[in-house]
Amino acid sequence: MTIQTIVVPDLGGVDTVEVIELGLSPGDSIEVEDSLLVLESDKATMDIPSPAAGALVKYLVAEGATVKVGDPIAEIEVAGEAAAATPEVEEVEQVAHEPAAEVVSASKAESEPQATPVEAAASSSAEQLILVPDIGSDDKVELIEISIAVGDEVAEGDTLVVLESDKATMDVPSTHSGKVLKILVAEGDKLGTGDAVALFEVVADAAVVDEAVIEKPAAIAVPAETVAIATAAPVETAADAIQSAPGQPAQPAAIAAAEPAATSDAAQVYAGPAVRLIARELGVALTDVPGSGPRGRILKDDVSNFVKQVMKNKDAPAAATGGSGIPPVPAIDFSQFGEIEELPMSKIQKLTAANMQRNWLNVPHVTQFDDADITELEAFRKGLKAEGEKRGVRVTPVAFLIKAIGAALEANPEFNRSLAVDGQNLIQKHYCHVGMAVDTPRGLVVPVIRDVNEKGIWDISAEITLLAGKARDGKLKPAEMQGGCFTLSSLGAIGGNGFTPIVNAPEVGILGVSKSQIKPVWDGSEFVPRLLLPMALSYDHRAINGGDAGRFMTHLVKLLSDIRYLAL
Ligand code: CAO
Repeated sequence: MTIQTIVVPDLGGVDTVEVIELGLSPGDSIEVEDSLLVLESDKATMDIPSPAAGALVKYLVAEGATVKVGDPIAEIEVAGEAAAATPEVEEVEQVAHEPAAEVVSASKAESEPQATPVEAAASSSAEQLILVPDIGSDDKVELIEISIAVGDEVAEGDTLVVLESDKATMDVPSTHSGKVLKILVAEGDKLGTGDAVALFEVVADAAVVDEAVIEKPAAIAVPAETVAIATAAPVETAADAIQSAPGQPAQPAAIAAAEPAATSDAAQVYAGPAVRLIARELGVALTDVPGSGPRGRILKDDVSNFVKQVMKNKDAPAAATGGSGIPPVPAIDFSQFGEIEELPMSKIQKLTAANMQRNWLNVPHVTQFDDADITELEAFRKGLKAEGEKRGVRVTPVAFLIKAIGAALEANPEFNRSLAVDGQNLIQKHYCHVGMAVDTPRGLVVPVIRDVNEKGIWDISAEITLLAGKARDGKLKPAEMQGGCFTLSSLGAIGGNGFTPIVNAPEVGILGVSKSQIKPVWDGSEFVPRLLLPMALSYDHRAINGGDAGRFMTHLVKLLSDIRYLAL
């Protein structure tokens, strides 16, 4: 049996290509010319054929990695006869036994004695393949972080990479000291004991093969000859020889190229091979996808959510969409600054977050402010207290606000519209349902009070109490939260003197109400104390003009300042 390392062949002038498909699994048998893997340049996709029949030992690259001519990409095991019959393999063997040769891979007959230490000859330095030491398990574990870079001087024991299993993360220490020439793995790869991690340049003395490391994993398929490589003479690599057509000169050595396995933007994104594959199949640029996994890792769900969002925006009319191409907020590991705790969001919180972002990005907001003088309204409301107790109804300012909003919607029908999904029409509603934001322990919900123009203050007050109670108990039915024409968000009981609410699209307006306060108001001859209610009206400027908004707000202020108008 002979192990051959397959390298990237001459790409006809293309410098780098991306590994886009690793179609085989270790142990899969292959025939001559069978496709081992698929590479893709800017212009073309190319299958890399197997030079001989045999079986795949392992890939040396991950999907998504960027490679160049001469880079090792796979190892195959070739039957003795087939190997002998392949001229390239013969050449490999010659090179492998030439002490001064720079060798990427070498063949090794099964009958030969087991790996004996190979000294670096005629050189002060040698190349050393660095393998994963015994990690105490036969399982392959995901590589989540590469801790070295090409060119780094690494001491024995320094962390090379970090692996993460279901239960723990583990630092993989270097078995040798030396300079990193090449990194042979990418984040997201699955690694096990004996897998090759990097190629180091080590001082000659240290280049004696550590048998314990090399011989331990039988599946590793890196023969001893491969491991200690003299670099004195610039001669062809065995791998180059494998890839060169018989009779043609071999390609120049590529082994010393000081470049990580993955250098494209996409390859630098933190995502595993499966995610990269899905992204490639869906045509998603991973650089555009915010990662929600640990350390910003992109998960399959992130890719599918990204696609859903793009499709949603694509299907919506130009007039009702927007917000694409927004750079993601960087993922930060806050634990580096102090103790943290991750709290799962409730379903309502997640929905609210998605809706708020959608509305904030899609709706061109304008917010208009005014104060309503509710001195008389409050006097009247307080006067209802005794009767309210008899009726079992508590009347708060919110009931008057909802009644006044209904009347203002009737007088200003522009606010009782929605943009049609075609972006070409407006839908005028001839009903008047008002939503009321309710603050609950599970998050924000908006039950809707229907036909407010047909109801009096007692009925509206009773409904506020009923719906707010249901909202806080989590007992609202979906139908009770649908059909709103306009929303009221009252923070009056909590405090603050103003805020800018976000339109609850596809509604086109929302009123934010803050805490009323007694303030001095000039009545023409003197300052008088009046109870003023601060209000902020946010509206969708695609459907509403500033003039419409001014009229709506002025009308609302008039109704609240003199509630007799509500009776008209
Ligand atoms: N200024 C001063 N006092 C006010 C007020 C205002 N604007 N609005 C209400 N109050 C008073 C009420 O009069 C009541 O006091 P009294 O019992 O002495 O009359 C007290 O504050 C408590 O009112 P309430 O909160 O129980 O009832 P409500 O009808 O005012 O509000 C509801 C109902 C559902 C709107 C409210 O409970 C709520 O959840 N508000 C939060 C809405 C919210 O979160 N908005 C933000 C959305 S965007 O993030």
